[in-house]
Amino acid sequence: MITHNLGYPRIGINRDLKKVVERYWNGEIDKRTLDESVSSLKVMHWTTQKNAGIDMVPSNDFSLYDQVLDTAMLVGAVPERYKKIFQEEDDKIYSYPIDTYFAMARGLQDEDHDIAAMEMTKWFNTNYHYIVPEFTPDQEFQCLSSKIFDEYEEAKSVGVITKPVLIGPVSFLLLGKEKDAPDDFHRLDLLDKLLPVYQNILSKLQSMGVEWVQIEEPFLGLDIDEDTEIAFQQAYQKLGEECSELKLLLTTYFEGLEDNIGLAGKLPVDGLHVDLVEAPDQLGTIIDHLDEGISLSLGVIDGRNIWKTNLEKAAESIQQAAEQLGNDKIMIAPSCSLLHCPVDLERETDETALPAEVKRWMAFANQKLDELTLLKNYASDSFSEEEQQLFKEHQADISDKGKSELVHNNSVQQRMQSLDDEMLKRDHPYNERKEQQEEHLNVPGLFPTTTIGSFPQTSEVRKWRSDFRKGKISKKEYEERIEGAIDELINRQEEIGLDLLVHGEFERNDMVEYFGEHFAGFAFTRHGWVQSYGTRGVKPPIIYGDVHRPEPVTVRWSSYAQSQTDKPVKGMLTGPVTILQWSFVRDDQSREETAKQIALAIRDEVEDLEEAGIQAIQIDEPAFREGLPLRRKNWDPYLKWAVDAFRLASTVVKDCTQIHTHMCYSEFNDIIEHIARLDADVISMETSRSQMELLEAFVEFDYPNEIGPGVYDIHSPRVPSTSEIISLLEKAADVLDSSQLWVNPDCGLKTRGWEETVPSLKNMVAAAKQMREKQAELE
Ligand code: THG
Ligand code: ZN
Repeated sequence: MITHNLGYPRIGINRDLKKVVERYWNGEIDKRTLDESVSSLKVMHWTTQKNAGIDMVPSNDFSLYDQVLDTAMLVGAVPERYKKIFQEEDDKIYSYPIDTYFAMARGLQDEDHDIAAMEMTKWFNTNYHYIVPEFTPDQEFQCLSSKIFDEYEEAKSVGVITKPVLIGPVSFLLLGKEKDAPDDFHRLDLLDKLLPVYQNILSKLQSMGVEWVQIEEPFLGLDIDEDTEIAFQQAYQKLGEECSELKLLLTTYFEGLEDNIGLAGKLPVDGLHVDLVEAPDQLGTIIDHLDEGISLSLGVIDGRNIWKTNLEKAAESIQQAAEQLGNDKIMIAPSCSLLHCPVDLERETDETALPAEVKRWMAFANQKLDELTLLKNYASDSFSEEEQQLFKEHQADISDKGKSELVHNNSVQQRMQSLDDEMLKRDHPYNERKEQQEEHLNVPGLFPTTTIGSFPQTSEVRKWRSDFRKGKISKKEYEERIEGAIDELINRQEEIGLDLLVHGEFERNDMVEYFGEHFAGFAFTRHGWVQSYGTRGVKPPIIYGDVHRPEPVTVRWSSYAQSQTDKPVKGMLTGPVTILQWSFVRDDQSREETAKQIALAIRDEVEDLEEAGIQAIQIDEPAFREGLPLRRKNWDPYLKWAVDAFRLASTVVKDCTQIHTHMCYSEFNDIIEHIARLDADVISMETSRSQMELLEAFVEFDYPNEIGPGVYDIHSPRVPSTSEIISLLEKAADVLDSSQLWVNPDCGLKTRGWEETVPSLKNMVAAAKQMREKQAELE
């Protein structure tokens, strides 16, 4: 039996990758320095894993930005618009032209270029985002990157023999999208052209003496159609033929294989990795379907959550597989890449953030590697006395968690028992609420203007927060500064002429981390960064126990803001599904249960905001859609409880209090009826980049409540003109009832500067005014 790892976090223990890449972007260091810095980071990752006793350490799991973008570069899927940069970039210090690569990831705007970035989207149901490959019908492929070969040699030169990691050809094509293509073109049509490049890559790896390659096909865990099945068969037939010496480890994760097991079990590969954390019940079926001689890699350690593994339970699966397949055909590993985990729990020493008792239940990437080694030794009876002791303590920690008073809270339990359907309903339907709200809020009946909530977070504001946390300034001093920022923002919004104001969220870091810090049942970390995309990361809070809200969180700031103006100020909260989705969750109860506990905590906050005189409350749910299970058959139960959780959080208010919600980067077509069931009075969303195309779902559905389609893109510093905002609003007014429409930007403004924010909002307000005038002329 051998242990292996699917992928190690790339960011570095001190967010080293972010620092060095951003310095390169800022022109502070050159390519050579970047290359040297990332080399030492990679070496550290390889040696850490080797020293933890991992038999097969991965290489090519590292990336300067994203592993899908790496694959696009590897096979030469560089879209036409980057070809000029590509040709200009001659020096080959890195394994591929990195300026072209970064331009693909981030776009390139300077005196000589104005090139858009490639799209970014969610990596399956994680909070990681990848760059979406673009495929044209006349697409050609050729190997443009030597990274996979270079990293193998690099690791070898420091004494670590690795297993190169590669996204498989079928999943690679499926991860992308068609570009400039007729309707009858499908990206899988490119498979025949792509396979020779993969064959060349594999035969080169073979000639270098590589033993195993981890070839990832996560789409085998999804619902796939017949064409995709055929593509898998063709692809692996070809790849299997090419390299008889090289062993392919076909790798799946995030879901069970289910009805794809017949397909996956018969592909001509040498090993199959399966996720036994997400789908533990598949083990028996998989063993039955596996062709003789194929190794089975058991993903028994949760690669995307932070709890210690129940090693006894994991050992049972290992034993079951070993008995039927033979010990030498078994590998053990984390369920998926450890990319989705923070690096090292040992870094967390602040017990006010992470209580020692909770920390004892947890394992980050480094700890998971130790678990793997311990598990292997346990299963193979080569167990030292010291290890026996470790194992015992480890299992004791797990059973302590089950019994801990920190986890269970009786009043939360009682409240959960007493939930009933009445708690999920407003007093009256939307059409009866509408008029009351208009009167109560006193905003224009047509095209009222607002923002999504956050305003520019300057480094000054960030410094106040960190100074306060470090005790450099007192609570009083800190609160006065935040109040000062709110005063200034209220004045600015009045000057701009916005109708429904916000307090600006200067007191918050990340929206989810912020609520995690204030709710009971949550712990958080100081260094537990997880990559979200490129150099950006988040520190997901940890839900370890029953959730409740010990005291009001946002009421103080919202009511302060309201006291400074006669215009209505909108309260700002994050929804239960989003808090759940962007946190590390409990593994001892269902997501539904946890979401509803969070919903009750938010419900308390909503009630208190209303009580304090706040007349509109926004509950953001940007992660509502991404919570959808990967397989369609599981969608309905999710959508039922996710909608219920939102309603539980929001419906406690009187009819005259207006509930808003906000969702970014969502496709609404296939979930629109559930969006409607949220029964928010107003929903705002990102629509400007798609030129209002995202509205189609609302139009077709005859969506009854109010809608704020984003009228300008906040992801760029560009100031939109009044006339272009008007043309977007006219588009929206053409298909929806004008009295349904709100006017707002696409998303929060926290990543923007004030220089562009003020003129953009002024133009937006001017556009709304002109729309009102036009409407008045019509009547
Ligand atoms: N919060 C959380 N998850 C998210 C988002 C979020 N997932 C989806 C989406 N938004 C991801 N987008 C971003 C955008 C910016 C940043 C992170 C994720 C970001 N991070 C800072 C960085 O890495 O430098 C750190 C910010 C901080 O200090 O907290 O800018 O909004 N949970
Ligand atoms: Zn948004």
